[in-house]
Amino acid sequence: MDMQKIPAREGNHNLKDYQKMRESFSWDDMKKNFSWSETGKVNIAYETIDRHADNPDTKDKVALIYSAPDREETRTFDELRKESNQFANVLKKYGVKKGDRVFLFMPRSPEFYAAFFGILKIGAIAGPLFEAFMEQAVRDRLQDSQASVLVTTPELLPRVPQDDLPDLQKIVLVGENDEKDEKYIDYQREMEAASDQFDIEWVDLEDGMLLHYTSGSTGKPKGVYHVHNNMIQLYATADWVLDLKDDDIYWCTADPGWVTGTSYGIFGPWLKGVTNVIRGGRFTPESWYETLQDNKVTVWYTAPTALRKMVSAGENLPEKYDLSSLRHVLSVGEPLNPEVITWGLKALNLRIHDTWWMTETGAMLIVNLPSEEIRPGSMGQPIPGVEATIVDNEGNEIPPNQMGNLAIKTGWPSMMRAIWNNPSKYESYFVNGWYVSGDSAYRDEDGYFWFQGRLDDVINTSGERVGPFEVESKLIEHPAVMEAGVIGKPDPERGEIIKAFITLNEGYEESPELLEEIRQFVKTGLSAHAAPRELEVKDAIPKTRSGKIMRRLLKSWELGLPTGDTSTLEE
Ligand code: 6R9
Repeated sequence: MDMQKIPAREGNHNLKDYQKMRESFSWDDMKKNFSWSETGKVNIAYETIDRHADNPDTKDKVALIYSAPDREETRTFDELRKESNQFANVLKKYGVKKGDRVFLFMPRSPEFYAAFFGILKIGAIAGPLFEAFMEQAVRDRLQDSQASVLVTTPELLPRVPQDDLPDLQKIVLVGENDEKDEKYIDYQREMEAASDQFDIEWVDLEDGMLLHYTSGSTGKPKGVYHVHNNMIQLYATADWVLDLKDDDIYWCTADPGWVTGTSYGIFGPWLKGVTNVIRGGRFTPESWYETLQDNKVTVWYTAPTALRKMVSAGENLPEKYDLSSLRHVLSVGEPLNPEVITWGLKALNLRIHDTWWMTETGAMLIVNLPSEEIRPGSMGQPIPGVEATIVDNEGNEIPPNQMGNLAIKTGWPSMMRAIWNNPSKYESYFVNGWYVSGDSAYRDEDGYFWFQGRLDDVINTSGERVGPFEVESKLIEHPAVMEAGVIGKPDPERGEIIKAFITLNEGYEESPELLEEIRQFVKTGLSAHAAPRELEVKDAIPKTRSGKIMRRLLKSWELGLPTGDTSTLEE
């Protein structure tokens, strides 16, 4: 077999003729898949859950299979409808209205999904926060969004700031607690008292539904704002790319604190009405295989970092499990190494389909379809209805096989509609009618796109986006640290690891204990995944004359590369 090109396999794929579909496709054609095309009543929560609960054929179908080390439960579409109605009633009782921001800071659990859809049903905007965040990360996001309600657990409550959050009116606690203050709402008690009937707040397709905070190279994390209209593309990609069919058992490994965990951990599968496996707790290669086997998973959406761990765990491991149900595997978040694709062909006897998109894009844009040839190392081709290209710094298209900035013609349905409270940041994404991604890539003559790297300083560690500024800001809060510069350093398993360069304040001596203390300071103050794995003390941090940290220079030093243009370097 030609390893450069892996042919599509025979199969009953939802999208059979990609080329033909691309030529004749219009997004308007997708609208017939939604009840609002007939009723005029719009809410993504209705399309995702209630529509299947209203249908006698799917009402009692298992929507959610939840498994965590200490808990195994299921929910039917009808049960999810009722529980989310109850939660919407709880929010209503406490005065939550359309457009309000309600944040979730809790591990994956059946209660998370009830709360999530309750928020959408009342027309409010959901803000899921990654459960590993520490106080500073939680504070930044709640402050910026001016969230009025937070749903969390007693275990995570100590990481919720008690001050500086004037807008935060109520905290819903999911789990046993003895909080007496009227600021706290007990989830269990309120849910028991709440009706399971609720009149959904019908919204406009352009009304907000979701805020995902994500890191850029400068400034604090920014709130990427998505609207209900996103459902059009989420449905389309769940159909074409995830290739979901009625009796599929689907599993997405991503946490809903990240966009993959909402777009394709929640909306994609349930818009298509399939059974969705949600796995809580920590992962090991063994527990991944067990989850696939025990739930008879048919379609699996995961990340290179997970796949690379499975590769390292050895080729014999998958033989111990019955993975015969698995028919379709996809990957997102980082470059998918060709070696991993080769491993997949051997160990799973399946092709692994890379997909490219971003928090800002809301849904998949460049993908490998089951009905198309795969070129290992390439992210694939744009989905029907999407135009992608490579542009130079001025936003002009450049020819095939030349590296530049990956750009998408504006107007795809799932595009973010704003950066919360930051219109100028939003504007900065667009040049000449193109959304400019900040990823460097090239396109070959056949229209396959090949990822090369980030053009800014954003770090991608184990598939999670980390902004160096956020880590630097935390580092310099430590009394010993004067200045800090943070970079991503290539790592075979994690893609990149975080490396921090610091200078010390007077009176502090470098020691392994001090460095470990500083590391722990970031880990417990910000989040574990943002804590530098490597910390190096320097006499000075290189900066431009205007005071910007020259991370590129730090990286060149670290990797022993030529330092390029240093004309803006401060004396
Ligand atoms: C969905 C998601 C976005 C950034 C993106 C790029 C990287 C995503 C990729 C990929 C290579 C792929 N990325 N998919 N790099 N190949 N298939 O991951 O969103 O967390 O916002 O990250 O991730 O650099 O710009 P997000």
